[in-house]
Amino acid sequence: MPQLPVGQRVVSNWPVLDLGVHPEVTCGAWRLELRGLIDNPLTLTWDDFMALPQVDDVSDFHCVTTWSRFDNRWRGVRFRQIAELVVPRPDAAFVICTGADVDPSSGTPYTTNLPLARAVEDDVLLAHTWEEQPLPREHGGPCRMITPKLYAWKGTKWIRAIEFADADRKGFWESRGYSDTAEPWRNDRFSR
Ligand SMILES: Nc1nc2c(c(=O)[nH]1)N[C@H]1C(S)=C(S)[C@@H](COP(=O)(O)O)O[C@H]1N2
Ligand SMILES: [Mo]
Repeated sequence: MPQLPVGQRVVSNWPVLDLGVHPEVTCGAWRLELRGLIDNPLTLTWDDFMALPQVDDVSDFHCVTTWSRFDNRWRGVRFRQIAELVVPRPDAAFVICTGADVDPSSGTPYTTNLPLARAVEDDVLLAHTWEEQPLPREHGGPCRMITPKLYAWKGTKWIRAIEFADADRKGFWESRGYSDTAEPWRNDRFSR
C-alpha cells in the first residue's frame, strides 16, 4: 500500500493551515458540546474528556493543498468513544463539527461535515497530544479532531461542538468548492 496519495508531496515540517485566527482556548474553559440526533446530549468539560479511554495512534495527514505529513504520533480519545457515550439515533448519518475560530471576512465559524460511518473509524481521534507534547495552539490545541483517511480539513481544530444529523450539510470549505467526500486516495479535492 503506497503511503502517498496521488498529487501529494511529503513535507517534514508541519505547516499551519487555517483561517488565520488561532483562538486561545484554555483547558479550564474548554467545552465539547454534543447535540443533535443522539439519546444523551451532553457537554464535556476537559476533566470529563480526559477521563475517557485514551489511545495512542500513528497516522498520516494529507492536506488538500498537496502536502502530506507521515507518521504523526497522536494521543487522544476516539471519536467512536464519544459516539458510544452519546448514542446516535438510527437516523443519525452525518456529523457536523464546529471550531472555535470564526472567519474574519465572512463572520462564519469553521465547520466541516462527514458521514458518521467515516467518523467512527479507528484512527479518527479527538487529539490533545502530538509527539508526546500538548497539541500546540496553532495546530488546534488543546483539542482537535483528526481524520487520517480523509483530507485534513475534515479534522476541526479547536473543536467545540459536534452535531449528529440525518441529512448532509456542507461545512465551511464544502460550501466553497471543496469536495463533500474528500477522499485522498481518489484525488477527490473539489466538488463536482
Ligand atoms: N477550526 C479549524 N479547523 C481546521 C482548519 C481551520 O481553518 N479551522 N483548517 C483545516 C485545514 S484546511 C487543514 S489542512 C488542517 C490543518 O491543520 P494544521 O494547521 O495543524 O496543519 O486543519 C483543518 N482544520
Ligand atoms: Mo487543508
